[in-house]
Amino acid sequence: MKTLRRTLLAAVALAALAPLAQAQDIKPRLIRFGYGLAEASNQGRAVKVFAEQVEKLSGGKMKVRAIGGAALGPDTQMQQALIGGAQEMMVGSTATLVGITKEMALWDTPFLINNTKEADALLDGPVGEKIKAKLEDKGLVGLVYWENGFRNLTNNKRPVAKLEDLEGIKLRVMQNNVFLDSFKTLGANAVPLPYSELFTALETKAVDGQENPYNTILSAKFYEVQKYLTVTNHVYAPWIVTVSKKFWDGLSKDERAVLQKAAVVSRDFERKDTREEAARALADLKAKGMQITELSPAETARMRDKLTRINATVATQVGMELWNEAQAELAKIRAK
Ligand code: TF8
Repeated sequence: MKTLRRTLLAAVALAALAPLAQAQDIKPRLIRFGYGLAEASNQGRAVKVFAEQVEKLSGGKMKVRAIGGAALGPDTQMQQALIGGAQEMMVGSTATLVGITKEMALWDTPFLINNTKEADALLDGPVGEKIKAKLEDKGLVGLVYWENGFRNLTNNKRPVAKLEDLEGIKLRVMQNNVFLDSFKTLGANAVPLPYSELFTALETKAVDGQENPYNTILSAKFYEVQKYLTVTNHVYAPWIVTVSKKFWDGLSKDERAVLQKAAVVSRDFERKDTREEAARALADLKAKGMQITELSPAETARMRDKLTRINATVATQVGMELWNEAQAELAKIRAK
């Protein structure tokens, strides 16, 4: 009897201890998460989802302070803050990371990706993972890719219906040599500028045009300062969610798992939300007064042809092995 009681007591004590044994190794943490777009944008909405997930998965111990509108500086400045450990997280264009990790230039290849099925499979597959992993030597940890989207051209000079219409248009591009080269090749007067300076540059007519996905043209209100939109879909641009490696290295396994899980949830939300918005956005932009030009298939083909020489530039930059791997992977995805 006595032994049974003792065993029972021991079992009760063990049961009481069990949650403790399972308790996650999570400390109070504050994560400053910077991004460039407005709070009311696909980027802002997804950062909010990430923040909520982190809070939920960590039992309220880990807090994300979302700081949008490039209040912490343009992408390149935030990247440096992450590397130095002065900021914990950010989301931004892969295109602005090429100065740190040259392999990111793969995503800048014009017309590399034709649709979102290809995008998801390539980015989340071995090629995307390999490129993401390259960040670690540089002081960054890449968690997931989000969708920025297919980029389209806007300007204030004239409707662009054929290649020649681009001639002399002063076009803002991202701070990225592949984008710069691509639009110079197409005949535009391409100028690199950080995103945070773009609206003012358009408003003051320092530049005539820019290129971004419909979502951004809408959320950033570029329609207020741009009359013409041409549906070019010239490149699929990803965003990437990154963490300061200095911060990451100080986290427990459980804390890292929280960030990883929250990142995947935010990615799935973001892609769905972005695609739904993009599907409506062209009609919205038309309603806001933009004049839309659809490129004829023949003109799209001319543009593609002209840009094929950029492929060689990208292949050299990312290395022939990675370039071939990406092509093989895409062929596999397309055959499915
Ligand atoms: C651009 C990009 C931007 C993003 C954003 C700031 O044109 O598409 O919208 O980098 O994260 O600069």
